[in-house]
Amino acid sequence: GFGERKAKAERMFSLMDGFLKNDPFSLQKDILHHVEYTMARSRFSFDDYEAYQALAHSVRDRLIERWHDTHIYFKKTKSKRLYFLSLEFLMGRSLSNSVINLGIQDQYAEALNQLGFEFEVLAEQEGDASLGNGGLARFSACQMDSLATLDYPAWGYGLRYEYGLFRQIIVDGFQHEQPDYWLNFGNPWEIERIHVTYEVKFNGTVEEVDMNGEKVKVWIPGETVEAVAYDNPIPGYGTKNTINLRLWAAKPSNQFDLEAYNTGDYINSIVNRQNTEAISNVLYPDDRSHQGKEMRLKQQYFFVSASLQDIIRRFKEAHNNFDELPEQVALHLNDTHPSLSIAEIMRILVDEEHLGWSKAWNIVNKIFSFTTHTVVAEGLEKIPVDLLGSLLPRHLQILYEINSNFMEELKKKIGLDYNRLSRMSIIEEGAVKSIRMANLSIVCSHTVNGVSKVHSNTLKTKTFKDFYELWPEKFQYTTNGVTQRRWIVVSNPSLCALLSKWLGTEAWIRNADLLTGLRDHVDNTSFRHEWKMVKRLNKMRLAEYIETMSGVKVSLDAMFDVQVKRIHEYKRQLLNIFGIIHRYDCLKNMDKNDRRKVVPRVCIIGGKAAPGYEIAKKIIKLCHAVAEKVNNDADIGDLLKLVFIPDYNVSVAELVIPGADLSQHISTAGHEASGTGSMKFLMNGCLLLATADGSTVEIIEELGSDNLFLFGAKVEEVAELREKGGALKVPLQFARVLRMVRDGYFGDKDYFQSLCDTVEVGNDFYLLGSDFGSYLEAQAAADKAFVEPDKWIKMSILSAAASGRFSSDRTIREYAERTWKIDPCQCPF
Ligand code: NBX
Repeated sequence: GFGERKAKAERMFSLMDGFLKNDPFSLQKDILHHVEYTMARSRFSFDDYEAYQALAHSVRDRLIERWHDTHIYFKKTKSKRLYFLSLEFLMGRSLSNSVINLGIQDQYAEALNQLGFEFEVLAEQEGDASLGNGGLARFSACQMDSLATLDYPAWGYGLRYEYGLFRQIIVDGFQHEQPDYWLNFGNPWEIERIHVTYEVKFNGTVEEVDMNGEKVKVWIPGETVEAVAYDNPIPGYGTKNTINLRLWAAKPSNQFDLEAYNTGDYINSIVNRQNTEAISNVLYPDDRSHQGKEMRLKQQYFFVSASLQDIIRRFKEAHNNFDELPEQVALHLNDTHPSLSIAEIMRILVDEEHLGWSKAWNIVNKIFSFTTHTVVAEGLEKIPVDLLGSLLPRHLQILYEINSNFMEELKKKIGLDYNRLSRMSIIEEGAVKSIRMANLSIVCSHTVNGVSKVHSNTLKTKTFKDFYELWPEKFQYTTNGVTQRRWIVVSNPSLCALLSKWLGTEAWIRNADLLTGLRDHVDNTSFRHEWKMVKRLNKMRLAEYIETMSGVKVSLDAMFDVQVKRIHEYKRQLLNIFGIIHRYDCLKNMDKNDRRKVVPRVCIIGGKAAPGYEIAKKIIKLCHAVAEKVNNDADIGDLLKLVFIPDYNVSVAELVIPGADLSQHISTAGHEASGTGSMKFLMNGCLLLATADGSTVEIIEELGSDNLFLFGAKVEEVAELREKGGALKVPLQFARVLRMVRDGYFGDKDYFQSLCDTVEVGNDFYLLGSDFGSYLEAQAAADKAFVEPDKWIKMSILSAAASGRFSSDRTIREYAERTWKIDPCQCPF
């Protein structure tokens, strides 16, 4: 009985000696325990890597305790849960973040010192978890941190790719991709749940069978794969709450193909079984929408099916019907990638739970919310009907039915406007008949979110205009944010200490709005001096890294000017490089006296190009070609350096961002949905040089346009400028720079021609030429400000002071209150 079980549990707990202790002595004991018994190394000989592993295991134990209690508490309180569904999470490293969020970094530092190790050195041993491409995936990771910190009862679901995003190596200036087999050395942060498994089915046929006189559709699948759960605890800061990120891995199913074994084809059936594991093998490295790849669709469905089985099982443990599903469960679609969830949950409710279509639909359209991270319609995901029909025949029928119901409803509202009906249809007719995943997500979600104010306006007036006119109330925007725990506390410890000192509290770590308090101290000279020293220290760290990575020595007196993000034409790294060429050209043509007045610059560019994106790869090569010439020009010396930082990822960002004086966010207006990098730089007191695009528009509202360097066409002006085509005015300097590249001034003349074509007058879709003049002016304004250190430092302080609104805590609170309707649920200590 219950009493007996409770007594047993209490005895076990007392045997366990209560919770783990966090004093430095206990920590040392635990670390050594893991050296000896987990790593199976002798206490007398273990290297830094083994020490890191043992350390990580001791942290993991502490995470597990809190994680257990959190989930028991969520269950007990029966709170409504949020399930955050995303195919991508860029978690980076976990050690420092975990120790900081657990609040035991000082104890660990001391424990390690006594063992003869340094925490920072061991932390460097950890590799990144790079299970995502770029902004979308890092934003997912920031949101998980905020969900945990703000005590929301949330789960993340994702895929456990065995190969994360490729590693970028540069050979002779060209990008090469290398596999990121990140699990090679073991992953102490995950907990393998060998008994949390679900079967995921593919292919086969749909048959109609008679059930109690009613005709019902039954899917007879052809292939079965097993999904195994791997749990990753996500600790909140300043709370016991530790939530779960559950990632699925594919394993061969236990259902044996009896026939194959019996016919003696033993070896081949084993080989075939292994093929099924391929589903969770590799992350697609393209951060533009993917079209018509079978494996990608398999990944999406595998992820969706396993997650929903898990979610429904958990719901059914506490409920005996589905009426309460909308009050108990919020499902969030992070972009369209998980949107097959809609068809899958309809299938479960209709085919397996026999709820009947309309009852099921009434539940389903109350539980989904959707965030889109895309601006342009061409970027939206589509799945060819043929592909979907052969992989998931029953789901295709369900999608057709959802669409035909929607079309009927729509006709009643708007009449027979066939153009509009066909634009809004979930099915796209045409050469390749496809499913429009965005239309599906909008039709079936109660809320559609944009990621910034301008993005949301574009969605309403262009991308999803038809839908906005039909359902204006569905459309919201929730501006992105980033977590100050990772982007200040972990990555910039000296700034962290300075902030707490001058704000007189550490409370800003949970409440970033308090950063506005920095404004009170801008006129204090000793504060400004300390601020300057912190920046200098971070520049030193970055300079050392640059020297080891590229052999280039840079001056700490130079302005560190950084652009790090995925390489894209719309992000205009090419505009930056053209600006650098122009600067170089000017320096070459100056006499010695004038040169002395020039502000020295270190231009830093980093980012990965999708493997099939030729133009992006040429931009990387051009960057190296220009760097080669500039950095080796004795006339130029420290006045200008250009470095490309290879393999940009989360931990490289942690090093680069605190060391930047200036950072560039220079997309053609209307193309960056939000941008989150700018927010990380802002928090770290880095000045922005930017176009009025995405979240920058809101940053200006907080910061005032005097405290950043703004340039370029506005969102409303872009269409008109494009229409001018060949008649567009382009400054002479732009033509000159373009000519230099075309003429082979930086070598590889032939190779760069097609790159130059993309910005030639009349063909310059991203308007580099027409924005070049104002770009140079903004750069000149930055130079001018930099030589007035007091002014610059004030702007730097005001930048950090304005960053509170861009904490993902604010983002998550808005989502929780307006979209998900979930309440905090704090597990008592
Ligand atoms: O999402 C990015 C946007 O470009 C940024 O403006 C925005 O700040 C960020 C977070 O909202 N989008 C993005 O990173 N997309 C992808 O990585 C992506 C990955 C796979 C795919 C399509 C897009 N199939």
